[in-house]
Amino acid sequence: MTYKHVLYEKRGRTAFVTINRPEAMNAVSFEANSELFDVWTDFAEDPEVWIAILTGAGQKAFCAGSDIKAMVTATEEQRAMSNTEREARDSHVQEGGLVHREIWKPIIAAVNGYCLGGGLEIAMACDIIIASENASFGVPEIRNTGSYPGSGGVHRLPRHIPIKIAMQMFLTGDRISAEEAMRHGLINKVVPADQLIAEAVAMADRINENSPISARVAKEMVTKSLDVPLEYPNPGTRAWDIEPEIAAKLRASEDWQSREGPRSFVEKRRPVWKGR
Ligand code: CO8
Repeated sequence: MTYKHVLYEKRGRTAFVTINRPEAMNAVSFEANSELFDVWTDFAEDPEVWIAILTGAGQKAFCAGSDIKAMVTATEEQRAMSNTEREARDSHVQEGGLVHREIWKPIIAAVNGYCLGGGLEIAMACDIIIASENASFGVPEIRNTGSYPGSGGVHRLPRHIPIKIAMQMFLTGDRISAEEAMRHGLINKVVPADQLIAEAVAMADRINENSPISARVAKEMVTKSLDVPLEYPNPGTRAWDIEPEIAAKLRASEDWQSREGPRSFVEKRRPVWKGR
């Protein structure tokens, strides 16, 4: 399957997804979001791929957010729709087909330049962010669109970095550098631009050595329990209570049933995961 606005390739256990609108700083139009939605669906459903690396085409931008030009031409009906209504209608209108989805396979964002608005929302929906030295991060909606980071940005950014820094970014629309983003814990690593993809691939390979089912279960548990109290208030609404149902997926897997993990440890060899 080929796409107009997305490059999608699978190499071994890793899927490579590239937002491909460099002429528009990889801003995501409705069509690009729609294609990305289909790509992520394929990624989630293909048992042969275990991890994805997401980046933007060209040297300048990872993604400059929603397509602002399309906002000018949108119909009144489209403008009137709330995010929830739009999502109920067709969830791919949400940024990058990714920001409000349950995909438990790990995704690495390789941020190669501007990572703004919806672009930052997409990056934050990934599990690991590796950035090039020239990357910058911001939520300029307040300045450029008279809007707000409505695809998860207002929810995720204050959960990922200190609230005062997040509020400054929301209210000024100013960008922060990769080095600042690193300091605030928004990203995992900063590397020279020419090493970005190699670093992301090395990280993906490192993760793919591990149990893929464990990776998915860990991601789902973290996602679902992060904002749930650990012990309080009541049984049934604690982080602990979310665990058993998800852990059951691990226990039901062939990799768990065959005891491949402990066996490989005891036999002093690398595990051979089936990912099922
Ligand atoms: N949408 C459409 N086109 C864009 C976008 C964009 N987001 N960003 C850049 N482009 C286009 C430019 O218009 C320009 O096109 P053209 O050559 O036809 O004029 C081309 O890309 C190159 O851009 P610049 O000439 O501006 O390049 P610079 O290097 O000078 O600047 C920047 C690069 C800093 C990335 C600058 O282009 C910029 O500020 N872009 C806008 C960033 C932005 O505001 N992003 C947030 C968009 S809104 C959003 O993502 C979430 C909305 C959620 C809505 C929720 C509703 C309730």
